[in-house]
Amino acid sequence: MKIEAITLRELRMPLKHFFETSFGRTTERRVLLATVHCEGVEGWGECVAGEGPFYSYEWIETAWYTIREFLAPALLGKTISQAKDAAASMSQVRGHHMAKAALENAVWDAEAKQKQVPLWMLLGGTQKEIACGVSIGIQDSHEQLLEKIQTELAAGYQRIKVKVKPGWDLEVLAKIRKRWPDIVLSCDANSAYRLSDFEHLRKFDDFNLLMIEQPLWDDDLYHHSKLQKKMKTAICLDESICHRRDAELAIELGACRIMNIKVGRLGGFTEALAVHDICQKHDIPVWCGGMLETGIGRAHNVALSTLPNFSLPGDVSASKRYWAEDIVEPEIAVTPQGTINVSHQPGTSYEIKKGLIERLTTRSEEIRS
Ligand code: OSB
Ligand code: MG
Repeated sequence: MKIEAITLRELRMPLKHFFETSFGRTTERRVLLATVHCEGVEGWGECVAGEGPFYSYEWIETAWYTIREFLAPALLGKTISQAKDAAASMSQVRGHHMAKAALENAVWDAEAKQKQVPLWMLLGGTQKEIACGVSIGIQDSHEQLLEKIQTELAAGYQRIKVKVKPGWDLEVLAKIRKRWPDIVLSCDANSAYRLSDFEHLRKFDDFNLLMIEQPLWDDDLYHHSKLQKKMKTAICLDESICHRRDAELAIELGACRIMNIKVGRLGGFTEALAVHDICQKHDIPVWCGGMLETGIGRAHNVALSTLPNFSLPGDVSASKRYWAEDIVEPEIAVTPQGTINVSHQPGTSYEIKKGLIERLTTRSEEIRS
């Protein structure tokens, strides 16, 4: 596959409902899409970088410029036999994983289409049905949160994750547990606590949580390992795991018992597969995280979630939870049992709605060598 051109597009898409984490509230997504043009085949990838450098240092503008100035030139004009070679071609650039993942995953998408195989099979997936959970942000009131949980449980989701931060944590969890003593429940702090909050954090052990996700600093496996040794609840790392060496070190240190795999954070499917395999070897269950993706990134998350060690429900939920109209057809839909069934169609099996994308595009750029 020769990579002849790359198109970047920015789309503005309002969220149906704001999404709030310990680092801030998002009401509208600025979505960066990358299309690779390879001898008549088009592959699409979504860059999951946010509107600002809060979840990670990357944001849409750093991703756009890094792709334009460095990553696209590393790929353009190259003939690539397998998508994972795209990762090697871009490895000279340090970091900028979300920018890299947008391109690498677009090449995987193109390879699946060119070979006429489902993307999930190309990735090595084995599960034909994946388990889905939801991530529910911080709300304006406890009542609003309980209502949202009620809606998602009624829709069949297998696991509820709520965002927590100091001031929106123990009381909230106590109310949820009082109403639903037995649901599979977890929480995500997005680095809102410090090891010195230990006396507070140990109280999370009272709520029979499946896990507490990323309680401490993003760059600090050491303190997570100290915390995990003192807590009954499993720690799951998200922000802290940026490549396979982080995964190895986290396991070695006992910094977590579960890992969240996000293909954008890890820099593409190649690295995500490597982290998956390391965790599998060490009996660390993984699940697929989400970044408020449109259907393009969401479809890639579905494909990734079919790998065998994705044994816990992921943050892979229906398009309609986020978007009035998604940019793929059909939209990503979840069964009443809280699952998504993958198809045997080539590629992702979700068609790109080009007309809608055109209408939502606020800027675009075609890059050629
Ligand atoms: O930490 O998992 C996270 C969204 C944006 C940034 C970080 C996170 C999230 C989510 C949303 O939890 C998951 C989803 O896309 O449904
Ligand atoms: Mg998280």
